[in-house]
Amino acid sequence: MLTLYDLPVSSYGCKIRVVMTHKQLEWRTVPPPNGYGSPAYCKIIPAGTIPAIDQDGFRLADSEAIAEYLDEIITTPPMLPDDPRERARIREISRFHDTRLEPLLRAYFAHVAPETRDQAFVTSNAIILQRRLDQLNQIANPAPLLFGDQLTIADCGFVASFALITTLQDILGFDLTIPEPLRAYERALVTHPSVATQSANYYEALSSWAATKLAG
Ligand SMILES: N[C@@H](CCC(=O)N[C@@H](CS)C(=O)NCC(=O)O)C(=O)O
Repeated sequence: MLTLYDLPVSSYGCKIRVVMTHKQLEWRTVPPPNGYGSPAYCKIIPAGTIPAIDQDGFRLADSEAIAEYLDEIITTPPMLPDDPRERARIREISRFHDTRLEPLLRAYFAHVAPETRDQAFVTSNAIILQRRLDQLNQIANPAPLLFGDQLTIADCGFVASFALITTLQDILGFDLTIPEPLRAYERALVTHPSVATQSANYYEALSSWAATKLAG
């Protein structure tokens, strides 16, 4: 059976859980021994990051590499189309998500606990986040998912990111206007049969994580 090194609160882990659910894969979840980045975990996965998989001794880190690998070995339902330009567009959005948008959300983690919160950072980071969402709104044309009605690799990272935006905005109260086409996309995404349960579970994991931070 496929092993997934993961924690419920991992946003990139959530991306892979959605891919695996869509591919109807069975897997067992193993938390990284002594936490991610630990010497014990780095012995198994040298990069020290979650998610990572182990398939009969084949170990692989990085959510995009994992998503594309799973799509290549389990070909139905396909999560990347045949057309090279469409595939490239999907990868463009996926990388925009991973390198331009998600790091801004992650940057808020250190500011959830009131004692380590820097209000000036909270406000200035939201301005950049707004710019990224506006850029995404220019790049993407959801109908209703990013690439029509088939779930693709590009959609999977946004499941956790929409939950992070909602949860962090509730706690930190920053100004952010999600453009309406992206709002409609979020609604279509979280109700997709391969996404709904994973999205709900991720909201729950985030809420418990945030409650611990807020309690101090
Ligand atoms: N590019 C990696 C990033 C994964 C990542 O940063 N995961 C976080 C947890 S959600 C992590 O393992 N951080 C540990 C570290 O950076 O050492 C991916 O897509 O899998």
